Amino acid sequence: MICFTTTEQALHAPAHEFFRGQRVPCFENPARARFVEDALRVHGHALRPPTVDSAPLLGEVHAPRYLDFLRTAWDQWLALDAANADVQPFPSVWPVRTLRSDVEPANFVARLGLYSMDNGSPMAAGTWAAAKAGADAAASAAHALQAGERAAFCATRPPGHHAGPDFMGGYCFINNAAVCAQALRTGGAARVAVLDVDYHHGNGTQAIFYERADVLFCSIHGDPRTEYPFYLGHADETGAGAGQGFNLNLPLPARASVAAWFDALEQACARIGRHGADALVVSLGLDTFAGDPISTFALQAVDFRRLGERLEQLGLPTAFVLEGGYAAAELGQNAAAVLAGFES
Ligand code: SP5
Ligand code: ZN
Repeated sequence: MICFTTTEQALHAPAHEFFRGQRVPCFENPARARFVEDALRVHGHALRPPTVDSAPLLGEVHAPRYLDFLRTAWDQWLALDAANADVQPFPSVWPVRTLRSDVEPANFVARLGLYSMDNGSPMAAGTWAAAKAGADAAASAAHALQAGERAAFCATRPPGHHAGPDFMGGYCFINNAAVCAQALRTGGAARVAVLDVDYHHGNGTQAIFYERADVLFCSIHGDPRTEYPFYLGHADETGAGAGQGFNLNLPLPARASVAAWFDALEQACARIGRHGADALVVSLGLDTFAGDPISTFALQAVDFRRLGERLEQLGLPTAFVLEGGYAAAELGQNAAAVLAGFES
């Protein structure tokens, strides 16, 4: 399978995130991509850099002022104090209910809060370069499908599915799956389906397409009553306006069985079949793995292979975009298992 990788991913290397008031090492780190790249090579997949500039697409899925902030955030941070080069910025204040988000504050940390959903998305000097290269890969995958490839895989980081129209969150900055879906639409696909199998609900992707009927969003994830991102991902979120009926959430209780997970996958596949999609984008989070350190589902490598086999049966040109998955050493074999199932 065509696999896109980026050297820029390594430039996004913040040191710490917060967990229960403590700084802990980042779960989402460059080693993840290295393990995936190594496994892809071992399995004989060709790795290549992105071929398409996603710049014209970014404004189709994200707000211009958010993109401007993201592109310049590190320089703004350094402008506050040159010593900030060794410090991670974190938001400390957010425009929740009754507060205004239409006026962009002059204060940097206030802007960081405006454009964040959590304090769990640390930035570093190379965050924009890494995220932009990942988006380029997503656009390149769409281009490859349009050139006649059956499938492509973006083995990139940071992930994207928590990033909404104008905010970062959950280790995500640019919504790569949304960029890919939009690129497919722009390139001529009338209908696109996005299937999100990350452990966490893809709140950003849902939000971006919530009022659109041309891009169906289906997600299987831990119930937001107990699992991140907590504030979206319930079953009663079915779309709005023209997009009514084009959003399908399949939340499962924490510690749900593998059998329950594949039952949900069948429901998602049935809905995707009815959509009459011309192409499929898979938000491939591998944090459903039994050994994942921050999640509670129980999939094993053999189950990831079965996932790939089932997705192939949909018969659609398919772009896989890497999302979460924090058992880094096993991430490569699990990603390779999905591709092996798809190509078997
Ligand atoms: C892309 C993606 O998978 N983002 C996930 C973001 C999750 N952020 C919250 C992390 C909370 C870590 N909880 C650790 C629990 C250890 N028992
Ligand atoms: Zn996740």
